[in-house]
Amino acid sequence: MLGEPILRLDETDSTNRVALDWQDAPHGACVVARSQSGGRGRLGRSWESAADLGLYLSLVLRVEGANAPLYSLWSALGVARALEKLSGASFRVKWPNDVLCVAQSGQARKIGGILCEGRGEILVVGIGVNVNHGADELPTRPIFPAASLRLETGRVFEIDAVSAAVLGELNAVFAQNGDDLHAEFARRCFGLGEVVSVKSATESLVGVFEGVESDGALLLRTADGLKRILAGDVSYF
Ligand code: BT5
Repeated sequence: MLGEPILRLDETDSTNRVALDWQDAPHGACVVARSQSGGRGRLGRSWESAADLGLYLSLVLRVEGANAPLYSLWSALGVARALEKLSGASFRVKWPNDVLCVAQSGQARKIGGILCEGRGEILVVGIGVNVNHGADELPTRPIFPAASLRLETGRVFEIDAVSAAVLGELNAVFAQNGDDLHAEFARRCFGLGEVVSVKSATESLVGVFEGVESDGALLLRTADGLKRILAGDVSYF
């Protein structure tokens, strides 16, 4: 069962850092903190982690040949499902690692993010979800503004209940067939079929977001043909 043993911390710099340092942790071990002073995002970015308002959880996986980009996609799906079950609201995912809520107007906001990092023989799946933040407690973002479960639903949630729901859904997702997960990812994926810009470490490309391959790569149809992108950021026009 994922989530056992569980290490609960009042405060830490980053639950991913703690989990990566826990090199002899068994598969499924989990680190949860009430607040983080140095919460990490991808590519050196940060994750704002106000005390007692969000879920800050890192899960240790021991999976031979684990593909971190795929675990990032599947974990985002698991978080979207868990938030739906808890709240009754709908959630989408954004390649490669975001969980979004999308208003009727089409405006999408970021409620959670995943950061997968490997070291030695473990893969750590780090999950951040904004749970009980009020509007003035969220970071300001020009695009994909931040959202919280409370702002989405008008209700306050116990962080432990969110944590249990997320672990339960991740358990189900990681046991599921990859083809079914792919189909679900495509259904929930924001911007599929649209013209997008994708910025990777080496280039910025514009094209139609055609889909996601079985290894998690994004497929972009550009003027120069079909390109595969394994890591990067998608922006919309
Ligand atoms: C992510 O990165 O979205 C991955 C976030 C993972 C956080 C978890 S918390 C538990 C575990 N321990 C860690 O140290 N990390 C993981 P990325 O796609 O790079 O997005 C980062 C960007 O999201 C930032 O540059 C901000 O613009 C924005 N951001 C930061 N904090 C946010 C928040 N609380 N809510 C919404 N957006 C936020």
